[in-house]
Amino acid sequence: MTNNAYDSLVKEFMAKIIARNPGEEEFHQAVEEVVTTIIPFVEENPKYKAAKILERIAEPERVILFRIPWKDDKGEIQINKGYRIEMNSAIGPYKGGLRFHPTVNLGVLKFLAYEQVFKNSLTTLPMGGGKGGSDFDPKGKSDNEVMAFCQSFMTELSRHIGPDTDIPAGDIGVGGREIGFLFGQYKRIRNEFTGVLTGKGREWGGSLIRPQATGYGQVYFAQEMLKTRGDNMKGKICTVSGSGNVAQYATEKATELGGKVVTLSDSAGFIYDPNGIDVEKLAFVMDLKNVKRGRIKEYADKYGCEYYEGKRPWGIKCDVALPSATQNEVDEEDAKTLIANGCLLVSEGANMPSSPAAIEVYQNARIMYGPGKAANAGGVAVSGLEMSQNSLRFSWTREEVDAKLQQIMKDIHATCLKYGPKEGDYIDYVTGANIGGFVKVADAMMAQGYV
Ligand code: NDP
Ligand code: 2IT
Repeated sequence: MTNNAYDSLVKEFMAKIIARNPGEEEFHQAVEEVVTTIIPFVEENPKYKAAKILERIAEPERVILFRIPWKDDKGEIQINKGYRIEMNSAIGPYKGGLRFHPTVNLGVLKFLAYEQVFKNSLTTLPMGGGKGGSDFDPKGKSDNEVMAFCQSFMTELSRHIGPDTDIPAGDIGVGGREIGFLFGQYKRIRNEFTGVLTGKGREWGGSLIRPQATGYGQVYFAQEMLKTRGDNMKGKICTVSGSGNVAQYATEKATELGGKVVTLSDSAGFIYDPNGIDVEKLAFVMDLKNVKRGRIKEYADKYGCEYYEGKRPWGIKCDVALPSATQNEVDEEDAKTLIANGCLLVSEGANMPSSPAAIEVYQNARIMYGPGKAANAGGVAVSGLEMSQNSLRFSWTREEVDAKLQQIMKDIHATCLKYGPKEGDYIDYVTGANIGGFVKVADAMMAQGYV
């Protein structure tokens, strides 16, 4: 089949997706990226075509929408929207995070749930895909308000989830504090202490290294990519976006491996510290973001470096870019700037941070590009290890979990190499991750009949 013939199959497929899921742009974007790379594979393996796996995989098994009423500190009743997308359970119970952010809507959560299916399959662990959350904005809310909201959210969600059914975790706006409030309410309603959520505190069923896992894994994946060209992280100038969970631990690991991280951001702007964000400065960021819940601008005030209001960090010259904030945060122009400045590698901690046009720019320039569903899979992988430890009623040491995480990131990289087309020393990790994630889920769906 010619490339043109594949293009028209993709167009036909996408026209149906758009008609069935109107207005869900992020979901369309995520599906298009996957089907563009998988349709040629499916044409070569017609059993998947006959079983309509690509069509079925893009339709959630179940979508739960609910009302979340709660009372703020002034005694006023607030109402938010709650969601859980149970996307695919072919290879294990639904697994994926909860996002609390005002931009959350059905299309955003469906894109995240869809990506999660492929990502979870890549981890080598038995986890299906799901995602959920709310348009609740934790910013500026008191701990008491966050607790009231989480309790109301879980009061409804608790009837749909369980340690063998659906196991949520954190994402944007949901960290250790929120997981604690959610877990407490689940336990109270169901009267059972189980591993129904991951990202729990260490003393109550959490896994060591889970907070670090996404950012560490993202950098381990970068290291694996560099290794294919006989290179490593030493001396690499890194730009990181975001300053939340993923960004913090990407910064920590990149620094530990000899890189120099020079930027961090939040939704208001970014800081540029040409001297590098060392261990002490990172401790300041962690306290600022996780305890004081302040703005990244305060870093520039404290350390006397530049702060760029309303800007993203991609204009700063770097060797390695680590997008770790949100979807579509690197557009075509940003990607061109990165390339013009000599960037040689992008490893995505965020989900779908690069726009389709940006990805094309990376690939045309032949730089190493690790897409989120491969590069950020370390987070959910260690969530899977947390589930295993909960089932065993046992905890592994930090070293044991970190060794397993490193091995999983190596295995994901190897899967990308297995399925990713290569031209000389150029590896297409997008195709590799998509096909690598697809095969296991597709085979499981075939074996289980059209359910
Ligand atoms: P956090 O809530 O801890 O941090 C999010 C960071 O991104 C904050 O600095 C936030 O700034 C910034 N941000 C969020 N939305 C926007 C926006 N619209 N524009 C600019 N900046 C924004 O979340 P995480 O670190 O957990 O998640 C970051 C990314 O990583 C997300 O894409 C998430 O889906 C992905 N991810 C997370 C995993 C995890 O284990 N936590 C696992 C795999 C992927 P501000 O505070 O101003 O909003
Ligand atoms: O996008 C993701 O992989 C996550 N937010 C983590 C999901 C999880 O279940 O740990």
